[in-house]
This record gives sequence, structure tokens and C-alpha cells, in this order.
Amino acid sequence: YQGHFSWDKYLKETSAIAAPAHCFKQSTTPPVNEFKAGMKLEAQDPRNTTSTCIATVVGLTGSRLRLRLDGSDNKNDFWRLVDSSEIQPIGSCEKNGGMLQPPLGFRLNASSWPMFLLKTLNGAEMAPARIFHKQEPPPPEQNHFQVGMKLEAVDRKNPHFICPATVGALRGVEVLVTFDGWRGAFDYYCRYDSRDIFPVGWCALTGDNLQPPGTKAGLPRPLGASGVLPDSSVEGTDMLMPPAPSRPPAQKRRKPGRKKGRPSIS
Ligand code: MLZ
Repeated sequence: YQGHFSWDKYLKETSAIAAPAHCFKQSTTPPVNEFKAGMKLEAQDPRNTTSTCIATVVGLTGSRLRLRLDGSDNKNDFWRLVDSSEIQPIGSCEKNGGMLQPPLGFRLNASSWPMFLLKTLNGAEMAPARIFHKQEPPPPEQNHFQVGMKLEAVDRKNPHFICPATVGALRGVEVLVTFDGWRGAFDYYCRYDSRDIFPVGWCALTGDNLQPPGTKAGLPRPLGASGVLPDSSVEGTDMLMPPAPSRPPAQKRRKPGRKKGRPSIS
């Protein structure tokens, strides 16, 4: 479900173009997601990438898995594409001569790890090898993005969200991902071959839930020398605004007490 957001209309309104598919390290048809909640697999610990840990699928969205490391808390879930090279079937680590590690922030005493590992795997539903994808798609040979191109991108502060975004700048192999309607608070630089960026239409294909653009203006308006807004920055901003929100924006929260006016009910 994508609310009432339509890329077709939005691209016309913003007179922008979508970054072509060959810019991305993503497959042209999104990888099939045959995982089920509760399945276990091996995953790199995102906070300690030299560690291979046991993870449980705690949610699914489009071609992505919401993962939680066994022995970790529920505050550090992370998302991976089903064709990510950072996930593999249980047994792969040992086969390659490695040892499964406790996650960073293991809840128990380190000495209880071997027993914890036995127990967490005992009777577990292990994701079968056939539902993993052989390899990641090949990366583009170079950074083909151009400033102004539109895309869909993971909001890294809220990684369950994929949102409409615009290439804000280029810096060698890096791309500045700016989130439409959010004034920069969520923007980030990533490599052009990041797995967190997708071509326009990706969510529609995977069934992932594309967030609508935010409702804040794109950029802070420049102030003139007088500290007053120049006319040019006030005029003609309509077409730069994303479509109206489907729900009213949240109320500004006021500090309780000491302020004039009636107490708020929010
Ligand atoms: N709860 C957050 C969500 C912001 C999502 C922005 N995505 C680019 C907020 O409303 O601030």
C-alpha cells in the first residue's frame, strides 16, 4: 500500500527524472522473498562486521528481512535484502572454518555463549539454503548518478522506511541522498553501489511500503542581507511542495507550565 503517492504525478510536478536502473546495485526484478518469520540464519553483526552471528527473521517487508541477533536485545533490529551477501544458511560459517560469535551486547555472561548457542539452535527452524540467493547483483562499473535524479532510499534513522529521495550532490564514488520534504535531517552520503538505494518503482514491485514525501519545505529559504526573505524565494514554491499529507502534521509540542495560554490536551 503506497498511500496516495504516485511517482508518475510527482515526477511531473517536480519536473524531475528518475535515476535509471543501471545506476543501482539492485536486480532488475527484485529478489523473491521466501523467508518466514521465526526462521534462523547466519548474519554479520552490523555493529561488529567481523563477527558472524545467529539471527532470527522477526519480520518481512518486500524483498527485505527484519533481523534480530540471537542473544541480543530487541532494540537493535536491522534490515537486509534477501540477496544480501551478509546473510547465509546456518552451517556456512563452520563450513568455511569460522566460529559463530555472540552478538555485540550479548545479554548473558560471555562464558555462557557455547550453551546459549546450543539451546538457540536446538529445534530451531533454519532457513533452507535454497531460499538464499546465489550472489548480489553486480555493481555498476561507475557512479552514473546525477544531481536532481529521484530514487527510493532507506531512511537510515528509521530503517524500516523506504522513502522518496533526490540525489543532492555527488562526491566521487559517493551520492548524497536527500529525503524529499524533510529539510535534511535524514540525509546521508552513501556509495553509488549501496544496497540502501533503489530505482523509482522498486517498492511497487516488491510490495514494500513506500512512505510519502515529508511536508516540510525542501531547503531553508536564503535570507537577504537585510535578514528579510527576498521575493524570489517566496514566490513560485508551489510546484516544489510535495502533495498534501493524508493526515494533519503532528502538533508542535509545548513545554508544560510557565507559558501563557490554556493547557493543551495533546
Ligand atoms: N517519526 C519520524 C519519522 C520521520 C521519517 C522521515 N523519513 C525521511 C518523524 O516524524 O520525525
